[in-house]
Amino acid sequence: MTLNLFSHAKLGSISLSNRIVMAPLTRNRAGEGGVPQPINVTYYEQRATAGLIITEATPISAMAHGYPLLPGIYTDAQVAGWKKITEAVHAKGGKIVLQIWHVGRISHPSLLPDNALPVAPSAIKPAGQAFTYQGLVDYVEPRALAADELPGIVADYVHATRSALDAGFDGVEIHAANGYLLDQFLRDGTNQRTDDYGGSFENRARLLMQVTEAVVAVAGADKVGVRLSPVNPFNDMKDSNPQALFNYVAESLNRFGLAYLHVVEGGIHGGGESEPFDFSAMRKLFKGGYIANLAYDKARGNAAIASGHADAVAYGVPFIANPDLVERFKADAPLNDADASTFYGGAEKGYTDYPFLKA
Ligand code: 8OZ
Repeated sequence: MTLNLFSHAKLGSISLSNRIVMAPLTRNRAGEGGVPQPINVTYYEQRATAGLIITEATPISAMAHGYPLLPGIYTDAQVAGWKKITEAVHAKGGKIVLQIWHVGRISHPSLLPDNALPVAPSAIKPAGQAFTYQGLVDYVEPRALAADELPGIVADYVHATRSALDAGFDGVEIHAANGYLLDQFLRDGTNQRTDDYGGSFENRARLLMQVTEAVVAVAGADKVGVRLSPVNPFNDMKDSNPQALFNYVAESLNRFGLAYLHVVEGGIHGGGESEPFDFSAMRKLFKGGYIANLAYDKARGNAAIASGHADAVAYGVPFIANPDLVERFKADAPLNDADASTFYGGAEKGYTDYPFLKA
């Protein structure tokens, strides 16, 4: 039998009733103190028929924040807020993993404790502007992390993972994509370190491997995924040899026996043209589940699964506008259009008010 988007799947220990995954989506609608609110419960609960929900990127510490109104996963109140979300999704038969995140240099002192400078592998200021409570303001030059600070960051990932398990998540996804801290270490446009964390592929991948090892030790490898975006230029990212680097990263992750690798197969968020990259070659090097993401529709999703390229396909914008995307795909029903003006921030409008198919 040919597999398709509606086939059951297992990613590590996580059983999916279909292969239509809700991609991680930043929506900037958490409450005071980064605590998930009832409106966030409604939003995720509405989308619980996805085979798997990957939550919006979630800061692992106060220093990991880079945008307004993000939900965190490091205080008791945040854990209690997330617990209501996992319970609601599970009650509807869904599965949900938490995407754990440190933004690195993509932040601003006004978003950080005591107006701290954002931290990064190297003191290289990103082009562009930070999205702050005061509006868009130029990025600042970040502070290069000292090597002896990195165990503290790994410890923050561990604490976040424990908190996620306490909150009832089915697993965690390590956000190593889209120009945030772990990606900043991977790519040489942002990592110019001369210590054990810069230079060779092994050195640039060291922090990701240390974080993954520590997270796996807490959660079990069968509950851990990693997201990469080898050629996404968003957040002023580049690398001199992405194919060789990310082939190395995919192979190196094999040692953990992860639940899945999740790959953004191109450029997102209008960061510019992405360079050519052979995702199929990289995928073949990884010996585990693979979630493909980026501008897939139903036909291309089915084809990616039937060919064996992907085990599941993550849909972002379609899930914003179609809480019942699975049912719509099943019925070949038309999709609601997404309103980009309500993606980031606001309340119900463009969040929990997209219509379901009529029964
Ligand atoms: C868009 C706006 C803010 C954050 C990512 C977490 O690209 C994000 C993000 C996207 O991974």
